[in-house]
Amino acid sequence: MRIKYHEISIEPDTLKVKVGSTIEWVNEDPVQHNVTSASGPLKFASGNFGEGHTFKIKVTKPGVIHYRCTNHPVTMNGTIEVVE
Ligand SMILES: [Cu+2]
Repeated sequence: MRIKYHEISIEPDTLKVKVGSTIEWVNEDPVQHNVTSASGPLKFASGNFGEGHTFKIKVTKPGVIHYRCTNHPVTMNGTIEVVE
């Protein structure tokens, strides 16, 4: 699954995937973004990355992951529901 960071928003910002899926974020904006877990079964923090760069995780446990870009937390927060 691919998630776009586009115009300081997340597309799509809600996603349902199966355990074992790989999720990749791509930054299409000319500013730095990051992917940082806020709650849920997986902890991750990409660090800032620029336009054209990506970050990938594999979801290995079921549950609901909330994450955000800490640079733009008001408009860039998302949810991934991971199901068996
Ligand atoms: Cu951002």
